[in-house]
Amino acid sequence: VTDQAFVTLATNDAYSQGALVIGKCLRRHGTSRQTVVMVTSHVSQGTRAALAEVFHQVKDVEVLDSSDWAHLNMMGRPELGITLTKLHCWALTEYIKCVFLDADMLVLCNVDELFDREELSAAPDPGWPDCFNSGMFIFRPSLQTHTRLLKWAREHGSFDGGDQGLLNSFFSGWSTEDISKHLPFIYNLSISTVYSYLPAFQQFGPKAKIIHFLGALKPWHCKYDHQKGEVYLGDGSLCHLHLGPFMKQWWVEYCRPAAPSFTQTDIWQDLEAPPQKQTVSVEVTHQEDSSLHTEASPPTAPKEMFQGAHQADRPPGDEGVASEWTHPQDPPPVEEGRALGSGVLGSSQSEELVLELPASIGDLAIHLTPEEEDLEHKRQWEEGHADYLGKDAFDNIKKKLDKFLK
Ligand code: UPG
Repeated sequence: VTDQAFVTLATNDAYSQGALVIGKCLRRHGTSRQTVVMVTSHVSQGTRAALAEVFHQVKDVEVLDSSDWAHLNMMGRPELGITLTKLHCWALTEYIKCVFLDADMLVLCNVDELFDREELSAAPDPGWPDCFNSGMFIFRPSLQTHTRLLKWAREHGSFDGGDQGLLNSFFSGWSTEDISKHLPFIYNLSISTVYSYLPAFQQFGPKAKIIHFLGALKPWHCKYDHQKGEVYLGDGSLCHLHLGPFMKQWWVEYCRPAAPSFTQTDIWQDLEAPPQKQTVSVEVTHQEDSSLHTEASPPTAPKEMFQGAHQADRPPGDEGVASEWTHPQDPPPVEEGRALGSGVLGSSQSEELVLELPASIGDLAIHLTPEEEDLEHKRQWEEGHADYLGKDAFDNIKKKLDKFLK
């Protein structure tokens, strides 16, 4: 399909790392759509070359910045004025319909069904569910809409200083007019949900299709020890309990060799052919936080097994070898190539690695140690999510009070 595309945005080399992961994941999961990354002049030549290996189109756009510090500071994210650059996606009129994805997302399976939806479809924002989260939305490129959006930006600004506030005021009917434009949360699952509503995450998390690293901490701010399979925060501490597996999965995708270039006609056929070596020999210069990347990733291509079925889709009793995020509809893995490592893309070394298969996401969430369970319970209680039919039943609370009052 050449007139429909997935679109993402990177205005610097740091966010470009996220964009690379999006492009690689879309490709690995066999999308039949085009892939476009919009970049601005701050993205270095080396990074552009790396992006061009993964995306069908690397499209230059002008920076658009709200410079609305007052509103942006209310969110504690003064850097997000530049997200207005996203509005240029409406100018991609060589496509009829597109799906926009923020660069800080992790695509877990083929999500081409999103193209069945209409403009403007999106998932609710976890912070204010009557607003949609602008990290992922379906839209129809149109110069008329593009002009109207820019005019709206000039005349009304954005209530949060970024694109999300602006788009929510512009498409203000989203919350009430047409339920088919409300996408399931599993298409834009913010990891903050893991903390704010753990039971729902345990229930629905295994069906997640797109993860969103919403907030200031992005995977590329972390360090990845591929031998231990662990992700560390900038200060050297281990990524906490629930965040770790998501960050790790992002790093696994980042280090995974890109799938061979696919023809638009038949990716399946391409992947059945003998694996093709991808060579990306470009240096990525990290303009912003290069210090955070130095030890982060392996200099070689990890060789991984993808025999797993997504837990939710496995027949009962079939335990299989569950690769945490692999979906059954995914095409077979591509086994050879070069890893896109942090700092340097395409090292010349080669070494065979078999990464441990992580447990299913459901298992990760459920298998807490008793101490972790207690902590989690305390946190839930403090947030007002009492388990009135279980641990927090009246009898149990009374027993605790009696013990305390003795
Ligand atoms: N982006 C850049 N360069 C930057 C900052 C952002 O290219 O310096 C792009 C990139 O694609 C990124 C997106 O803009 O993913 C959004 O920025 P991000 O830092 O990921 O924002 P979030 O933490 O996800 O915060 C929310 C929404 C997001 C919206 C933003 C501002 O999820 O969709 O763009 O708020 O309204």
